[in-house]
Amino acid sequence: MSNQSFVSSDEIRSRFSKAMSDMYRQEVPQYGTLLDLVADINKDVLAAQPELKAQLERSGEISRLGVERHGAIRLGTAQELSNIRRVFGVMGMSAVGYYDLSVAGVPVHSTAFRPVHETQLTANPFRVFTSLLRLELIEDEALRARAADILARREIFTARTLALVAQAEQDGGLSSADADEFVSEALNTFRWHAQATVTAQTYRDLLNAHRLVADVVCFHGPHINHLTPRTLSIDDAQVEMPRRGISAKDVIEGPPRRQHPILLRQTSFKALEEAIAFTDDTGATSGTHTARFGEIEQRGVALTAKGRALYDELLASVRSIDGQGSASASYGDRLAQAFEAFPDDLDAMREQALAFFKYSVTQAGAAADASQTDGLSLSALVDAGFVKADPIVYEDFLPVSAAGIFQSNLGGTEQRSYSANAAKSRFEADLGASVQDEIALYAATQQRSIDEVAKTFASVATV
Ligand code: OOG
Ligand code: NI
Repeated sequence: MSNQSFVSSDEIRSRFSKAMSDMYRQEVPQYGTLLDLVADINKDVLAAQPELKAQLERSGEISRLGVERHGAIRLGTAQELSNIRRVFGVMGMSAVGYYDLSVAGVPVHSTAFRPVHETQLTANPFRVFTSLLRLELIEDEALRARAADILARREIFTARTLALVAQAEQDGGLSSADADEFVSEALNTFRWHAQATVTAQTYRDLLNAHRLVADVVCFHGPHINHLTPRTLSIDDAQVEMPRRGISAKDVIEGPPRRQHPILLRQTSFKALEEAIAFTDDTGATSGTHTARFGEIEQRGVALTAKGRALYDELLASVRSIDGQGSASASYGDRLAQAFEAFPDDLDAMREQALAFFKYSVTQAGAAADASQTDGLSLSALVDAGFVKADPIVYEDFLPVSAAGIFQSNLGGTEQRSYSANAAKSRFEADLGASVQDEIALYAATQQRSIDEVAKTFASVATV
């Protein structure tokens, strides 16, 4: 079969993301409300901030904004994780980053499947935060064995999904018709199942070990638990949610409000309490389960290792004060105060190498004659207006924020703690691949833009 007959992995990802969004909108009507709300806010922000609009146009982000989503799933076994890697691989998504959530009392570790190259990201940045249950963190040995046994008996992929994955891997792609079939088959893995696979008693036992264990183990598959649109103003979204009948969580996770957003800020509404049936149901023992919720995010500039270290240090200084993290009453004020130490100015962030930027030659730069630009460094060219530096958007997640999202959405109020122990190499062995380093990906994107500028201004290549 020749390559000409294949659709691109970008196209498959776009079709899948849309199908997932349509399914979740049907399943969780509040998600539709969030989409409408975000679309309205984004329209207003773009109208009110022409400078931001121009920047999003230069970076190509304007075209992806309306379809931009991330979702999350929680898997039970190594085999499920390695197969999901293959499924997402067909859509041009790779595992990026390692997140240890055990530090936050959630017995999982995670990665984000996402496209990695800027051209793929512009086409459609669809990402899925994917967690793997760490049964070894559950103390009760008998319960652990029971959970492992239940998980070993389920198959979360349809046979046709796996056959199409194998075909795509072998042939190097899928035809348009096969891609459509792949999308509709793969979607089944992410569906909600109101019918649990266990008895009411087993559900309760697992719930008592940790609510997340029950969520992962008791169902046919890893239902998508939220799908998140991207807003240009999370503060406006936070105010607008209750106006549209949605109760938002109390605080926005992540950095404080700034003139120039960094990393990621998120808010969510609490998980729905949904009716489920157990295998021993007679009608009288029907239960409920809380797993699925809604979330909105605002994305800012990606930070360098240096910028990220400063972010982590400032955030930790605020969260550790009373041990309550973002639940504390004065949290917002203290956060804003601590972050005064993080420059809120794009030039300063660039000059201090705190953030990543995409460089491009301006009209003035293209028109300039050599005598004006000869020997100028990259930053001198930026200062002179011959080169533009636009922030590179952060495409990943934040473990502390993710933990806050997990906590507020599992239902229940109990806090657990596990002796913190990251197990990245174990995760990679289960995944069947290594996870990519997100900082290296941003650095590569920045460098490609500098290489492009160097075609016009050779002097930047030596920086
Ligand atoms: C994942 C929570 C993490 C985010 O946006 O940080 C996440 C989960 O609850 O399974 O989606
Ligand atoms: Ni999320």
